[in-house]
Amino acid sequence: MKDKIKIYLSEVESFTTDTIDQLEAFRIKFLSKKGLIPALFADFKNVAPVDRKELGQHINTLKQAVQQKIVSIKESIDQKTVSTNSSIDLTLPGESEIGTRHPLSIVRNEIIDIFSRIGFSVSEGPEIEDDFHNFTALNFVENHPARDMQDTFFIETDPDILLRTHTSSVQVRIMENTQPPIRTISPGRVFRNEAISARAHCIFHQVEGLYIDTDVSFADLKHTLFYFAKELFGEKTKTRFRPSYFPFTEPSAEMDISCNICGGKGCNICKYTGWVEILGCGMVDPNVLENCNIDSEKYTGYAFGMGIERITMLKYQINDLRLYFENDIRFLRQFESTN
Ligand code: 2NM
Repeated sequence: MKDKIKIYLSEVESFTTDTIDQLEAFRIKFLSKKGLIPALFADFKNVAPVDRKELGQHINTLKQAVQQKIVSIKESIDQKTVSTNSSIDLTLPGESEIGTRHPLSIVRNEIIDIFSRIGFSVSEGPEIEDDFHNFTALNFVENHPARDMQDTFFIETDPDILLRTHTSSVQVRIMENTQPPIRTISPGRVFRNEAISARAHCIFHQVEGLYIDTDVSFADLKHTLFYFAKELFGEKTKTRFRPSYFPFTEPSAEMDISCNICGGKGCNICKYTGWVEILGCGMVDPNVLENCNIDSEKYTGYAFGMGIERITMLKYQINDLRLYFENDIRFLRQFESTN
């Protein structure tokens, strides 16, 4: 047994490795339950009492040698790992998993581009608004249904503070602080208390536009929106206006484009009419101008508003609004863009 221990000891002393796996094999060989050292202790029962003290010391020496070896090799392996890490070349290009822009962002950017080219600036404002900027200044009467709890999200119980239901509130702020000419669009997130479905969501995105100057006419509005529709949906796109109603414009209209799916022949997207609605518009009501300290005798203006979700659905033939919010990578990957 003494010889055995001697052989083991020299094996331990000469052992060396630079891998964690081999070190673990070494540990198992000596120290695990079925390893060599527990086996020596088991044999210890058969040793004559006179030899026990000496042999016991030898086994303990061997055990300590194994343990020290493990600690020192582990330290040197750890050090090597650290020094390899610190020599990483940080100037090398990273592994690139490039994301794609969200379809709503692509279309929003395209709309901004189209209006920027004809002199519109971009303006932004708060998502949490007060009643004045969201409703009162925009000529909503006291009991207008949009002011109802059922349509608008109010903050806590204060009926004066709410989540904006359109980005016209941004334009009220612009009108309050700027004298005409004003030529601006306001893209942004808006909130309405609606049940979520394939066609509706309580959070969505709008771009609203506003142009105020002397002698702005409905003809200016039509011309601008013709240009916009052709830029966004292609040169062949036809447009038509239908009379409509909004509290903040008079007269008001909705604009349709010839269905970009079937080219106007009729399909299930346009419900076989050949036309799809893309926005609402009108001449800014003189009451709105006055509410925002703009002289309605001197100035006139037009305004329009569109939902980005709806326009993106038409442009990319997306049939369910919920796809925008689910972030399914298979959906998002289809929209590669540099915009
Ligand atoms: C629409 C339709 C018609 C609109 C009005 C204004 C403002 F602030 F000037 F009064 N901004 N946007 C407007 C007009 C919005 O969305 C369907």
